[in-house]
Amino acid sequence: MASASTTDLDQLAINTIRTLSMDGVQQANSGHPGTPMALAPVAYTLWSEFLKYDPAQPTWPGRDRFILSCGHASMLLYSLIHLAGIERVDERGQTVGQPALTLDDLRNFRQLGSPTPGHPEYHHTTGVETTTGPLGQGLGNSVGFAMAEAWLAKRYNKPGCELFDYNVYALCSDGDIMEGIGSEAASLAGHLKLDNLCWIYDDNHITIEGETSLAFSEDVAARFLAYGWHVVKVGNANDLSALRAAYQSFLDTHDRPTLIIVRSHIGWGSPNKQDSHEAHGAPLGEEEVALTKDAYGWPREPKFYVPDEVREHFSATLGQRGAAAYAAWEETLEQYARQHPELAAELKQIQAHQLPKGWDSGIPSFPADAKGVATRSASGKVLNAVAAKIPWMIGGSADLAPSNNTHLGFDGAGSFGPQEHGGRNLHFGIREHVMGSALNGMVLSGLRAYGGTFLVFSDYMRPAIRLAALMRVPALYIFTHDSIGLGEDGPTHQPVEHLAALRAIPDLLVVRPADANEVAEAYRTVLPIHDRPAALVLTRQNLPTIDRGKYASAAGVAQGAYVVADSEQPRVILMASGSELSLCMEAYEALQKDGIAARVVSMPCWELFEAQDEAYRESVLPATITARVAVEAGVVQGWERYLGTAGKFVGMNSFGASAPLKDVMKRFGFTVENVIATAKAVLK
Ligand SMILES: Cc1ncc(C[n+]2csc(CCOP(=O)(O)OP(=O)(O)O)c2C)c(N)n1
Ligand SMILES: [Mg+2]
Repeated sequence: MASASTTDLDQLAINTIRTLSMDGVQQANSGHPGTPMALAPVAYTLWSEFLKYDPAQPTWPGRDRFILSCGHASMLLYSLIHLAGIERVDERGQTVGQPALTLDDLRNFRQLGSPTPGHPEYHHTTGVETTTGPLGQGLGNSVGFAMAEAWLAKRYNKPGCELFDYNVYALCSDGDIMEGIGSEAASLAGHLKLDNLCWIYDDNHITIEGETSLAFSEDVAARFLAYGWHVVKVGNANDLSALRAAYQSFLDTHDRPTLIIVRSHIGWGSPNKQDSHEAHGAPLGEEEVALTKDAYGWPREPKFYVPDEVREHFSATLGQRGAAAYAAWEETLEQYARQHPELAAELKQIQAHQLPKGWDSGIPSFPADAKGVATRSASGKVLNAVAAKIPWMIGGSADLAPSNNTHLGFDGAGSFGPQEHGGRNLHFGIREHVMGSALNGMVLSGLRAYGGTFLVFSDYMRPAIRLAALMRVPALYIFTHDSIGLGEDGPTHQPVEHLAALRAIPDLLVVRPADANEVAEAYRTVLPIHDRPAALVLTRQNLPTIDRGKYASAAGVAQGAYVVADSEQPRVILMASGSELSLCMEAYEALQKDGIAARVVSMPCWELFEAQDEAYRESVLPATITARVAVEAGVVQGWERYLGTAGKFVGMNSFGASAPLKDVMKRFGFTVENVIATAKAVLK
């Protein structure tokens, strides 16, 4: 069964991975056994002979990253984490003297509260670098991880002190390679010549519906060559010497990313299910598990059997290599800290998720101004002010930097390109999906990464935003052109349902500032939050800069919603986010003149408001004032909770229209007159 290059110990370890995976899936009566069985030798060779990873230091910044993009093969990763003896870390990334995964954890695969969920989840299981399962995301993440490594190396490595020199490996399946995000990721990585990036493609000719030939016939190798990748083929997933040579050729390639295409057979060794899509997503069945163990020359019982030599072998290979590399790195770091104390201090802060002292000291404040500025433009100023103080804040746009105002213009900011990996302005090209996914890889590497596009195209990156929220990582999205207020480009570009759609994502902060000073406060509020992603939602059009001498301070943004303008005993509450706040302010003044006592509430961020205590929320929106009007250039969805049954909404219930700003706003009812009339109507 073993090829000439495979020793008994190799084979023993490989079969341990296979049988643990089969047993785990069988015990759970749910999961994906076939892919781990086929890929065991591929992952084993990488981990035992190449991967730079110290199981005792799972958060060591210098480690290689291993990403299982085909997250359905999670038992493969869990088996490896167990066999490698990776130690568990706590919330702060400190080891706690316990294994990341015990055999019992493998026995509890897919059970409530176990650290072995159906698909690998970051935060949940030490050794899992990123959450995968939605195919293609791991590949997108891997590009971000690789960009981050390249950037960190450029900024922090010094002659004789090479702190960052790690590689990023992603194991992927047909689905990853078929998904559009996989293509975006490959195209970007090829362009950027990320030679620290290695994808291993499991070319097994099988997906859920059957043979890949049902839907997939392109020449993948030719495609990747065209992207500028180095491509290596391994004809047989069980041929360890071919695998070794392939990994070595990746290490020997210094000007481009590498794709290793491995021909494998799903469910390898299973007498009745090998090469069948039946081995993909269902347990083999007790009988077939037994027959397969027979075929491997493996005892049928006990289940979850791990020969002692296998753990010892992982420890003698991956473990010893990793420990030595870590020790050498620590020594380098000590020397580095003596020679470059300031840079070393930055690295400490990155690890601790801290911001530099005085990071917000350059944030401008904006004088009252009736003509005002677009919040996108205020954002550009604030972003530059904070990025100048946070050296590891890097980002860019999906080709819309001049519109999104995401460009960092200060001295030395530079551009990140194929020949220059130290620049801070990233250029994602028109690839929103991989932008979102790469941001996740970058923030998982400690960088404070941001990405911009038009709000309407947040749809193109939604799966990655969702994963950032699920992982609780601080990706920052800068979404501009946030409503029909963008005008002439028309309904294809005018977001209508997007605020509601983003607010529907748990743990995502959606912040829509109403003027330039709210933009400043939005940055001040979200940047210290390192365990949630945030979306800033900004206008194309100018908005008046509210007179904060006359009205309340914009510092209220930190509470998510606050009273901007008030009366002694308000009878009606006008609420708005973003560009619609100024309509409410004007309506408020008119109502006051008419003798109608009103209150204006700015609501830039519902999630932060919901996080305030009951007393604060009641002070902003007293239950007794039921006459309420909400104004937002989006759909009503979600506003009901603030409007109650007596309130009315001024918003969108259709797509927009292509016309100049004034006309389109009027056409959809965004006028001071309409807000006044609606306020009077709710008072009746
Ligand atoms: C974006 C996305 N779409 C659909 C799925 C559901 N799904 C899981 S695996 C899979 C395809 C399985 O084929 P392949 O990727 O070749 O994996 P293999 O079975 O060969 O391991 C699909 C469609 C998914 N996980 N992610
Ligand atoms: Mg497949």
